[in-house]
Amino acid sequence: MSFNSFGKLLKITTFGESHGPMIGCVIDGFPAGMKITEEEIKVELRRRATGKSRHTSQRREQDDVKIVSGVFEGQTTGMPIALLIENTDARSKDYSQIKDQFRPGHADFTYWHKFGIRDYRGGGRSSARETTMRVAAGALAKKWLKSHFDIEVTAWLGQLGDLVIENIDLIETENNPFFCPNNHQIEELESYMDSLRKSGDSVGASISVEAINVPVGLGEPVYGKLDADIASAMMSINATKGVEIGAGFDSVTQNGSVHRDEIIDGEFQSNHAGGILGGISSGQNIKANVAFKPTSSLRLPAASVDKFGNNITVVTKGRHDPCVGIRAVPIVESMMALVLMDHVLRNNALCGKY
Ligand code: EPS
Repeated sequence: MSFNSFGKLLKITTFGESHGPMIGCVIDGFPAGMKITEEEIKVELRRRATGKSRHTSQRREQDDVKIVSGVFEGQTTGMPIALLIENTDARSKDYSQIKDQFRPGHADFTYWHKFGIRDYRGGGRSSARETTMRVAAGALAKKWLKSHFDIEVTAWLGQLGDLVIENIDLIETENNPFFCPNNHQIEELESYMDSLRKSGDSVGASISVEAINVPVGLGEPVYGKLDADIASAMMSINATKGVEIGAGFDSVTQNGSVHRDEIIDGEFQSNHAGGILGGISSGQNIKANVAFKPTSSLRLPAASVDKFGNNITVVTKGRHDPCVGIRAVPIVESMMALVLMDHVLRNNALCGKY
């Protein structure tokens, strides 16, 4: 039983816990001949890192990634690529109080009941720390997709709590700590997050993602559909509660005459399908939204039980994200890139098409 890997021809395996000595991943099936440096991976890791603004966790990890195999003279060799990152700023004493307790809304409860043992330090394996390696692997996939097919994957904050981001201008996404593509809404986000932090509460978010220049033909009906694999990859990210492809849940109230994307002179007139028809990419942009729940680690007291079955009141200490969705932007991009790259390799294997 091995469920710490994903992908078929491009297989990513991650390992490590939030407060263990290190985290890492193995990327198997990555084609030979692509130039890559540790610095290029670090550029992506810095986008996801904690401690960049007052609106995210204040844990300060260097994320000093080391390539320990699969790259020779600066190029991928076709061998497994192994990446390692040391954990350098874990404060396990913050967690001693909840060692026998379950935070409501947290994986604490289910890990304990399933395995009978849980690394309670920083959430162990269930921590968002694990997503670091997804982003590290995603950095390689993004570069490969761009250099071979000009495919680019971009994600952004679509909504934070009630605040819907409007008039999307993707140029702005990297210019603020929220990955918000509208600079006129930053002030509102700042004050919302400041008062949320003061109140000790957390909030959810929706992250939008788009992949451009995706060729027609990615996706294997019927159990390897592209949309199914994207949804599965996104749902595996910590705190994800929903994934929409294209019009998503709006499809429920749309009429077929509206939802269908008419084609005139070979051009789609709309993209309610999100770039996927019958589980296969249509050549339109791939579009998805991913919903993140509010983080459950709060300093506000909550009713719960401990592992002995006693009723308790839980208070969580530590350096938690009041909105984990903000840092999810590069993670969503990475998961999309990894799924697309796997599917490009699969399309080549099944149909001989690159
Ligand atoms: C996390 C809690 C915090 C975050 C961590 C995810 O860790 P700690 O309690 O040890 O300070 O900082 O995120 C990361 C370290 C990271 O790199 O993303 C959690 O409970 O998931």
